[in-house]
Amino acid sequence: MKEKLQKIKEEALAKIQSSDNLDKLNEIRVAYLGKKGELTSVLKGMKNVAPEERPKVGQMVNEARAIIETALEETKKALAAKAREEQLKREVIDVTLPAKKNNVGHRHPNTIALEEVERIFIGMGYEVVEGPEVEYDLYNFEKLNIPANHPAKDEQDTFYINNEIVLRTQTSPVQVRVMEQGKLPIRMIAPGRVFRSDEVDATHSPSFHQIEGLVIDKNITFADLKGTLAEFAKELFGEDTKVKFRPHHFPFTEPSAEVDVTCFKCGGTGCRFCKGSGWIEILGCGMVHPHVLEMSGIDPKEYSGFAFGVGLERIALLKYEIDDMRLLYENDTRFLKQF
Ligand code: 2U9
Repeated sequence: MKEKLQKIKEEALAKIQSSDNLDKLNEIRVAYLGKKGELTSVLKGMKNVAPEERPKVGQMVNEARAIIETALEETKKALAAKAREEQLKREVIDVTLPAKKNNVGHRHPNTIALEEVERIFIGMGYEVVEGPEVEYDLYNFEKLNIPANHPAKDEQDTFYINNEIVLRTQTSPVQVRVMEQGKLPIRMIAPGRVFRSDEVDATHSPSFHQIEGLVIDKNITFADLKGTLAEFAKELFGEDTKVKFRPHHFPFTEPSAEVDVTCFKCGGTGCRFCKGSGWIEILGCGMVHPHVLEMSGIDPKEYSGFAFGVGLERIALLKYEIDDMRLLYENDTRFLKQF
């Protein structure tokens, strides 16, 4: 019996010593100390041992068990330490390596121009209102006095979703929606993306941005419109900027005008930038057509108003002297990081 125990012990210790992972170690524990393990079977065979020998054999079994357990425990610790050391070696951090460059983004030139325009109008007490890009034909055209046979409704200019729904060609429907809410006076700008079925070139894109403005109150006159836009031009292009109103036609305003500003490069004397004229066209405007007011439930005898519209890309191109609109959409960081 003594020899048998000695053999079991030596065998177990040899296996423990040669095991190189925790799973194997556990298998050894089960094989020797488990319920059906070798040591346990020795205890079970005790009935064949002479009664006076039993305490001694029992003690020997216990000693063997203690030795195997200690060996298991120590090997387990050693294996864990080895694994940890290997992990640390694998995950070593070289603090002398140069740090990865953190590329911080910044605002797109369109966004810079938009926020500048918003700042100017918020400063004059305007609200910024947004609306849907997919619009009813009714709001995009009819309620703005653009009748069914108007050339702007041509499929060549407008993206139609179906007979009644379009991609808005202007942000004016946002103002119509505000007028219909019936809360007066109104002093708002409506910036946003608009869509026209245009070929891409240096000055056109099927998707661009507008900022439109609307003021409706009692006794609003063309003088208010002129003063507002003169102030806007000065804030945007510089204190010396002058404005010029040229008569024009829009279906939703009457009278209507296009507005030029003195060239901020030459101050109005004429240069390459303004093609020698001294003036640069920046926006369209007019007094809101009485029919447009009426269609949205505002009495034109009591209220009047003015409206204007500017192309955001046009402002960005002018302000940053960019000569091709496509650069604004290509997302080439070599271009974008200049602003
Ligand atoms: C309502 C009534 C009138 C908005 C206006 C313009 C003149 C205009 C163009 C500028 C360059 C469009 O982006 S662009 O091609 N817009 O010239 N827009 S008046 O008039 C309105 C709007 C809403 C209810």
